[in-house]
Amino acid sequence: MSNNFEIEPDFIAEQNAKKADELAEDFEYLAKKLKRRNLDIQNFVEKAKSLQVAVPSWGVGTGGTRFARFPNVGEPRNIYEKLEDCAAINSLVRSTSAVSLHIPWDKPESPETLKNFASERGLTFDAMNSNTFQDQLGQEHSYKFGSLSHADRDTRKQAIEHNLECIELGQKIGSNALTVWVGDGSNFAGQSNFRHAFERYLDSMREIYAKLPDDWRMFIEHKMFEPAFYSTVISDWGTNYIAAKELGEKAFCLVDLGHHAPNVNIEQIVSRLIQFGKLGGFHFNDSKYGDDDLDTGSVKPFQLFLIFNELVDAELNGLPNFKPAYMLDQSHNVTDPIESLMLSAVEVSRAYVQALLVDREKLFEAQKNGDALLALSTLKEAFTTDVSPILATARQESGGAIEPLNTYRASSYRNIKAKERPAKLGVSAGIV
Ligand code: AFD
Ligand code: MN
Ligand code: MN
Repeated sequence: MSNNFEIEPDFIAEQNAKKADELAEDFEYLAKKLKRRNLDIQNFVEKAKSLQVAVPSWGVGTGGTRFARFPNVGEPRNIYEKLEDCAAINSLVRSTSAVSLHIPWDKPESPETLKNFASERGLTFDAMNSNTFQDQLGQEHSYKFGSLSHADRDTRKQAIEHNLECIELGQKIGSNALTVWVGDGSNFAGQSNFRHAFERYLDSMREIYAKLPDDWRMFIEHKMFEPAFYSTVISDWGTNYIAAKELGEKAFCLVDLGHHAPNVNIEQIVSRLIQFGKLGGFHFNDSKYGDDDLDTGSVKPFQLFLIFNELVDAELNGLPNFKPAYMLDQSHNVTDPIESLMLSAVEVSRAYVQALLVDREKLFEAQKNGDALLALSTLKEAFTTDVSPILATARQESGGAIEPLNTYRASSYRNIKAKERPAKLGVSAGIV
């Protein structure tokens, strides 16, 4: 396994050398522009270097819809190959050093071997994701009618135990958070008693929470619909907030951008959760219609910027309990997942740096004076600034690629992996 192909630092440096002069020119121009506002560009480079966004293990496999999945060549066939791909992503963008596992999809035979394999490649483990939305082979009770909120006590118990197993495994590999997303809900009016289902969910979550280690956090993910199409137990941020509040101070709400109705003001939801100390983190992606898990920043980059505008506002105000965990959660149906994840990580950094550029004093004055257009144009001034030279310099100074996409393609990584990893039938899909 150790002889497998990796993108070497020398190769990245060689590719960077071809673009270094051009980058220096663009950087100098932007530095001058920022200087006019008394801003030191290097501060923004340092900020860009400090931002990390975790990659989901399931994101490196090709996703699909209920109609079909069109797998790529050289797809990772197990968790070790998934980690190789995550390492390739991080070697080029340098902002994705943590990987979020999904259990049982990624359950290792030896947690220790897995931990070592990751750390040899500069990777650590982010939040553990439990899976009680699918039946596993040989499982005693079915999740067809729910898991943590199921009407049957034994089924709930099985789902609770699975979450506890995720915590135990996570402790062995250095994770410190559990993300719980359940598909529980109903497809017909009358099928489920809303109040009883939520009560049962809360009782189950209390049992899991009771076993959460002191230095762990629990992230609860809400989702408007799917797989249940009539009602969902944890359907929205309000329900999520109630659950997190009921459970205690280690429980937080996780905002997956795709899990809201189209046009919902997600940045305001983010602000509310920040205000009451319950924002746990994000699953970044983008969407056009529903939870379609498109690439981050590919449809609504301004929304992503506005979300980061709230996050930067909180960061600058030093609000309590504010340390959100960032992760990508998207489905790559028609692209090379490595390329999508790299560019999405860059989009997260871009929105962060753009939000840092907002002239907050000017914005505050405009808000005070009821000057709506000046407020908007203050935001737009930051949003329309091309911060690419800052991002590229941050990557370059961290040993990554000035141009991640071109460098990745020039490395022939995918074709080499196609030879190393002959296709295996029945490999689990990405997000479906
Ligand atoms: C779901 C949720 C959740 C889950 C993932 C995998 O976003 O994060 O772990 O997709 O199927 O829609
Ligand atoms: Mn998600
Ligand atoms: Mn989703």
